[in-house]
Amino acid sequence: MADLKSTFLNVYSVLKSELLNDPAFEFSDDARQWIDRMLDYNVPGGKLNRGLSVIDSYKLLKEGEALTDDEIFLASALGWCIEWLQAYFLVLDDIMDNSHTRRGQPCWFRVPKVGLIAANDGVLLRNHIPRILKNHFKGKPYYVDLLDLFNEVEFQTASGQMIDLITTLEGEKDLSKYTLTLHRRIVQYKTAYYSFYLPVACALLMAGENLDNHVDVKNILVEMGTYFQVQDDYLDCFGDPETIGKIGTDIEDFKCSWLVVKALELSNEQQKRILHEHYGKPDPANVAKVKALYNELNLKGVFEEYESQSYEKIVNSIEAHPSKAVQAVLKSFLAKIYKRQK
Ligand code: DMA
Ligand code: MG
Ligand code: MG
Ligand code: MG
Repeated sequence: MADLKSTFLNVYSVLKSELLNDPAFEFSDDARQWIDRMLDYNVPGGKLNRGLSVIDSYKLLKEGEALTDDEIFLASALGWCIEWLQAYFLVLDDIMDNSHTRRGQPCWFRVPKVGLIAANDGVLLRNHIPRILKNHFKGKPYYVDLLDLFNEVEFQTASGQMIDLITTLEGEKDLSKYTLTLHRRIVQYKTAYYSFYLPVACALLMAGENLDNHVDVKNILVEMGTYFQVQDDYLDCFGDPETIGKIGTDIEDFKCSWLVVKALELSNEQQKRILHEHYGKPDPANVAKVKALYNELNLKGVFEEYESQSYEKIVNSIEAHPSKAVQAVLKSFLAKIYKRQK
C-alpha cells in the first residue's frame, strides 16, 4: 500500500513536469513557478482516496492478473485527473463557502498575494485535465469516452454546487425548504458522481467496459457518495479540525446540511425557533446556540444510527451484484470510508 502510494506520487511528478513544459504556452520563469507552487499546494495534499481507487478498482477488475508498468502508470494518471478535478472544485468551493482552512493549511485564496487569482487557478486546474488525457490517452479506443465521462461528471458536480449555493441565498433564508429530499439532491450531484462513480467508471473504461452496461454499479456508488457527504456534513460540526484539516462553516453559511435537516425533523416548536433565530449567522455565539441544540437532540447518536443502517443497505446492494470482481471493487471502496474520522 505504501508502495502503491509512492508509485502514485511519482506519477504526479511526471504529470506536473509535462504541464510545466506544455508546448502550447511559452512559460516564463514566473509563470512556471506559479503553476508549480499552485499545483503542489492544491493537488497532492489530500487523502488521495479518489485517485488511488482508480488503481485499486482496475486491479480488482483484472482479477489477480499482474498489471504492467504501463497499466499502473495509466491508471495512476486517471487517478490524478480526478485529484486535479477535486483540486479545481475545492479551490473554488472554499472561496464560495468563505472557508478558512483546507487539508491543514489556509485555503489557497487566503494565501498572501493569491486572493482571487485563485479563481483563475481553478480554471487552469480544470484545463489541465484534458491536457493530461491528451498526452496519455489519445489513440486509446476509450479516449472519447473518457473525455465524455469527465465532462458529464464535471457538469453534474457544478450543478450540485449551484443548488448547494442558491438554497442559501440571503433574503430567502427559509429553513422550511430544508428537507431530506433537497439534501439528497444536492449531495448526489455535488459529491457522489465525482467522488465515487468517476474513479470506478475510469477503471471500467480502461478495462474495456461499456459504461452503459453498468448503471447498477453507478447507482450503488451514488448511494455510497451520499453516505460519504452525510459524513462530511457530520464532521463539519462534530469532527476534529486537526484531523479533518478544515474548520467547519456550514452553520454560518446556512447550508442545507444533513444535521440541520435532521434537527428540523426532531425539533419541537421551541427548538425550531432556536434554529430559525441562530442558524446561518456568522457570530460564534449564534453558532454555539445551534451546536448546543444539536447536542440536546443527540444528533451524534442519530448519525451513528444512520451510519450503520446506511452501511448495511449498501452492503446488501453490493452483495446482490452478479459479478464478484465488481463486488470486490465496491466493497474495497466502502471499507475506505466506513466510520471515517477524516
Ligand atoms: C463539497 O461540498 C463539494 C465539492 C464539489 C467541492 P462542501 O462544501 O461540503 O465540501 P467541504 O466541506 O470540503 O468544503
Ligand atoms: Mg466547502
Ligand atoms: Mg461547498
Ligand atoms: Mg462540507
